[in-house]
Amino acid sequence: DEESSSVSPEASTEVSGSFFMDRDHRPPASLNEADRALRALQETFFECLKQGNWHEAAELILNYRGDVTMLDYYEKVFAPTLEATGALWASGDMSVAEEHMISSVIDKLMTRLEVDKTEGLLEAKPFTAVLMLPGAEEHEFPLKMTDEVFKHHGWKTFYLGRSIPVSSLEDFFKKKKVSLLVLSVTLSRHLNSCEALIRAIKALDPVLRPQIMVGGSAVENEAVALNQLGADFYLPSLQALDQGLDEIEKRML
Ligand code: B12
Repeated sequence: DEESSSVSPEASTEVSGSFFMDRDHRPPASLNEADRALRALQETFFECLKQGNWHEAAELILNYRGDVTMLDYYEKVFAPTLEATGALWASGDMSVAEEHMISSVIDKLMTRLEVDKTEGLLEAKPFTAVLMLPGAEEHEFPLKMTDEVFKHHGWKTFYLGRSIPVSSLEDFFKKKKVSLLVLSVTLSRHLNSCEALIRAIKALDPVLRPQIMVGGSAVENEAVALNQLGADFYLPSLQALDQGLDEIEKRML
């Protein structure tokens, strides 16, 4: 349809196209102007990706001139796009190759935006986080996004990504004073290794041992995180982390 393919996100404040209109042709009441523009951006971005226009998709993001934070890009553009991609893939309407291409475009964009947007950020606080996936977990995007939130709050972070053995972690903790180990679990089949990892960390020398935060779609709620997995902190989303980190810092001092 003409409207959705010709709309540039920059023009979105004047646009009343199909992107953010509901069936009654009214914008959803809960979305403000900036959110609606981001939603339009997300939909155009996803359309480009589905059609294999990788370059155009990347340009859309890189040339976007709205007042957006990294968190906005992550939660309002990339995460919904990944979710929609996953749905098409699960229903057999998208090939694994396409899904991987889309993931890799987003991965590159995240790296690029991170360089642009986090330049000059100060590691101003006395807190250090290590970010890692437990066990065989491979879903790195949520962890990368979490890393950004910590950096924005002035934390020093070490992004390890895929799991490394507890003995290597212990060596790491001996060399660097780490305040928090941050774990993200996407698949419920990896909850057991997450729990085992947490148990192993808690058995380390208390002088070395960081506190532990878990999150991710496999962790249903705070009770699971704290009681079952044994973590010290749980937050359900990046938004919640962004808002709750000041309070957590107070508890850690
Ligand atoms: C990209 C992707 C992959 C990529 C990952 C690439 C990478 N570098 O990350 C690859 C191709 C490797 C992959 C592999 C697999 N995947 Co996959 N994947 C996805 C996809 C499309 C997107 C995931 C994503 O990045 N989402 C965006 C993130 C940001 O959103 P989120 O996870 O919800 O996280 C949010 C919150 O939970 C929170 N959060 C997350 N972590 C943390 C941590 C903290 C501390 C905090 C505060 C918050 C927080 O913040 C985020 C933003 O709000 C999803 C589809 C979907 N619906 O999500 C499937 C999906 C997760 N994958 C799935 C499956 C089945 C697999 C495979 C088993 C497929 C296979 N047969 O090989 C493997 C397993 C690999 C493994 N061992 O882990 C299923 C899981 C079903 C289930 N619930 O059990 C999904 C849902 C697809 C589907 N619809 O079937 N996958």
